[in-house]
Amino acid sequence: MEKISYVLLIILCNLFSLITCLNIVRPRGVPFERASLYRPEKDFSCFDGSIVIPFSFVNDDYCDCLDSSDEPGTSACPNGTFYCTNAGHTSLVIPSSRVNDGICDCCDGSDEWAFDQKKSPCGSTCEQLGRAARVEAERVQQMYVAGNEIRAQLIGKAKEQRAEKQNKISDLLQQKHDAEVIRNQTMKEKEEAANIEKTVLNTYHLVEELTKKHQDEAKQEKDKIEAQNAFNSIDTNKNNIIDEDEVGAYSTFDQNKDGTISQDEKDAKARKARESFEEADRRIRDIQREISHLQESLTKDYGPEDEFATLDGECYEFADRDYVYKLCLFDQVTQRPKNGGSEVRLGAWNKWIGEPKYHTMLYDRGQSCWNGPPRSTHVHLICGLEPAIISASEPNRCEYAMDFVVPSACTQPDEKTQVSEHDEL
Ligand code: MAN
Repeated sequence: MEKISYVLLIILCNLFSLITCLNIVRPRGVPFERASLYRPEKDFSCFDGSIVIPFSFVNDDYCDCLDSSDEPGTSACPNGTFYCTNAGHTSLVIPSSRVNDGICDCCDGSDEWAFDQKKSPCGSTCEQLGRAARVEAERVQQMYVAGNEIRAQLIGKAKEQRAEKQNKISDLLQQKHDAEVIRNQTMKEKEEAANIEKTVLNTYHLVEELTKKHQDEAKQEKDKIEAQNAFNSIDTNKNNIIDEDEVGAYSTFDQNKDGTISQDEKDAKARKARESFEEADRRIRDIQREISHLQESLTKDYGPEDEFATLDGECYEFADRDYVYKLCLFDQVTQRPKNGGSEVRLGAWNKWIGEPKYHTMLYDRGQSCWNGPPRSTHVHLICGLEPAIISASEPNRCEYAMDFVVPSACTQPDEKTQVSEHDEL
């Protein structure tokens, strides 16, 4: 008997198209891939194997199977699912509790089957929606193609920039070496000048002291002689005055040639040497900072093909009702209250997170929240032709999320945006 009915079915299948045929045997709410599990000519076995029931119990609005498999087209089972074909658009699986609840969930209206056609709250909108979805999918597809071209250009630019950075580092290393030579040279001069300065000052003070002593009519002869002797030893030309020459080698300190040696003049040479040294030292530090910055940027992970490299340091803003958010890529994220409060750091660049890789950036170690964690931000990258932040939010307190569109993210269309052949049945 079973065999005969199967043969009959095959004959029928030959008469109509295969799909039409499958539609006949597919009970309401059953997806195509499960149709073969519902055979009207056989008893029905619940999917979990718990019980076997006559096929007439399927979709009889009474839940027999614990796994809800006998009621795919009614709301009788608590955890069942209903499949809408939505021919012309995307098929959909909804909880079976939504079947015949007066609300249209399926664009083909199949979830509200109990309603009289005229009274049904649903029209059949699948064709229209499907057309719109296909137009949108086409637009997205074209955007990916255009975005991908820009992405390729960015990769080329990044390659050039990397080479430039490497050259710059070599150049700076040479400059650093030259500056080190100058620093070492000036360091010697500085030390020498400091020694001379010290000696001059000592001598000068001694001379001052002795001159004073000499001019002073000392009451004690002993002091007088001592002073005279000391004075004489310096007053080599015996003119009774200690002049510049007698200050000797140190007369060079009278740079303005006014015949007197001012405190400034005494310091001048040492100061000049010190300044030259400090300038060379400062220059070395500046060069080193630049080298470190370049080296750091060469080690940053800018994507598998360096496609995000040209974004480094570029900043974009997005304003919502209360704040202006600012994203400086590979650097930091900030938040500025519109009412004038101070800027808050929402995180510094850390790394790529999540799967697939290179879709989400993590900026963390931001300013700590009162009684809470340090602020952090996830930046989701989406394909788009013009770089821009399209949304910013705070899903959890002090945890922020941003959507950033950028051509570097245009690798291949998101599967969700592609219309599959199956959906178009
Ligand atoms: C500021 C902002 C908010 C954050 C609170 C936490 O007002 O940074 O985003 O939620 O601080 O106190």
